[in-house]
Amino acid sequence: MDHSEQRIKIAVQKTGRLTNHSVDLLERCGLKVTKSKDQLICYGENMPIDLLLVRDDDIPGLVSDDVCDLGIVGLNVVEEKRLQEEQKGSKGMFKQIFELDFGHCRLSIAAPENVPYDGPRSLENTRIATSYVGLLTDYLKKNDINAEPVFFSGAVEIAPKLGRADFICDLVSSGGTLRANGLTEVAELLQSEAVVIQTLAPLGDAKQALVDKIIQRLDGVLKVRDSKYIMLHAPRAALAQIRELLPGSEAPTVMPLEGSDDRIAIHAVCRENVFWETLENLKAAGASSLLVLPVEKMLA
Ligand code: PRT
Ligand code: ZN
Repeated sequence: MDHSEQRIKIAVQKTGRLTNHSVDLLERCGLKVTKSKDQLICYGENMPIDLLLVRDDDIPGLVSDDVCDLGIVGLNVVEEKRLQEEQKGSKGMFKQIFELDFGHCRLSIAAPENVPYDGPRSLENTRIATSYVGLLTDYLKKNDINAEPVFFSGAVEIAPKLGRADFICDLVSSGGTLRANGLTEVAELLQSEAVVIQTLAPLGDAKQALVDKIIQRLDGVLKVRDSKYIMLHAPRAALAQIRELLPGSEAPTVMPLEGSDDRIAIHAVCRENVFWETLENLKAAGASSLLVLPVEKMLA
């Protein structure tokens, strides 16, 4: 029996904006890896999971072709691949299963500052430079606009200056690149973040159980990121008011305080950050001995 068949392969971006976040997240899920000499694979030491380090654009294809079982990639790349396949009349063989809350950006149309824009109709009979022809074509079709996508593989923002396009359609995060090139965002096509995709090929029970375990751990890692454990003492009469003040908490643990009939200890996990203002409000409600601790791991 070939044991490599029993290992999960996850496609991860080799070098780029998603690389560190992706590897860091998997390490937080308990995976320890060693890089191969050619730096193309990270072998899992303590779990039967290997990471294939590739260009982000290749990730949906590798998962679709069942070379990898899972992939971590931007939704923008996933949706572009899906639409390209759809526009060719075929179907991507992968499904999106989990959002990872990093790599946030949006795909937007931007106009040079001197070009008037008055809604999607202003795009009629124009040329729009983009690397996202699939997503742009879909947007134009849905808005019943006749415009020409002009494919640029990079540096899309200089296309209007070169006289190659009237508008551009590209990813934006801070907006700094658009500003630096005298462009203004006029329409948003897609909100994106990194997601996990899974092959549609059947995994078998053992592999599927491992995938489920990884997803559960990823969920735990994401949940604890902003979670805090809060401990405080308070008058028993203030319990209802204090529960109201605890941000994003479920049922707290309430314990009697030794030697005191009317004061209690309250412990709670808060699913949001606990700010100084909250502590000050809790203190004003009668709380004392307030402690806020980070949460290391959580399994719901
Ligand atoms: O080599 P490879 O093909 O793997 O890498 P790549 O160059 O295609 O991708 P990379 O590393 O730049 O981005 C990987 C993923 O990060 C993208 O597919 C998105 O899902 C996500 N992401 C998040 C971004 C941005 N933010 C982003 N700002 N990808 C690109 N940009 C670029 C954008 O194209 C523009 O040139 O950054 C510029 C705009 O940024 P602001 O901050 O000036 O608005
Ligand atoms: Zn890429």
